[in-house]
Amino acid sequence: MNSQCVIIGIAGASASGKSLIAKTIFEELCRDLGTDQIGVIAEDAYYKDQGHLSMDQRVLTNYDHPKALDHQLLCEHLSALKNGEAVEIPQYSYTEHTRMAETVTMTPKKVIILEGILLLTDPNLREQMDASVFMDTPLDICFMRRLTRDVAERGRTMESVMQQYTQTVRPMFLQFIDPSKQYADIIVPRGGKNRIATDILKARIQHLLAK
Ligand code: UZR
Ligand code: MG
Repeated sequence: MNSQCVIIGIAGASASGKSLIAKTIFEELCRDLGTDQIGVIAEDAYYKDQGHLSMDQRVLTNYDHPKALDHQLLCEHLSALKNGEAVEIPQYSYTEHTRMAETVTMTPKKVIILEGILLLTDPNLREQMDASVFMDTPLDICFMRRLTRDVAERGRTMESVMQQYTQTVRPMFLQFIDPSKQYADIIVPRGGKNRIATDILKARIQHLLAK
């Protein structure tokens, strides 16, 4: 069975508003389609399992490099969902820097919104998407948001966020994320609260569903 499944990919810098725009589209489409017809998958859930490494080793991982992510598993999950099969989505702990034991079941959906920094760097993932988006939020705004968020929600100190930012986040953005903008169908300026961009994406999803 090849059930209808529209996949929208949203990429962009860390703290550029990917999760926010994904959540807004999710909540607003749920009202029209019903809550079990649309799902959000975060690329972050597919960081590789590091259970075999010590905490000292885990903090040395470059989490902003494509090889830190299990894109193959994500690709397999998207194919399975398109084939009408449920999948077990891994759960990632930012404080433990590894996968948690439990998974969350996702049943097939009419619409899947994928969001993550490195999604558009992978040709196999791009192939799975019906439309792709790049959040083109200025980097200084992303950095301010990241600093506040990671201290409040991801168990970091201000010093560790700043160090990680200069060592990996910024250089990997310039090397991998920013060049992947060329693959986006839509480039969204300013951030996740861009109302017109949100409406355009919703309209495109509705259009794809009506085909
Ligand atoms: P978003 N990240 C961590 O800091 N630790 C981890 O164990 C796993 C990921 C960060 C990652 C990236 N990088 O910038 C960010 N670093 O999570 C992506 N350094 O998440 O797109 O939600 O900001
Ligand atoms: Mg996010």
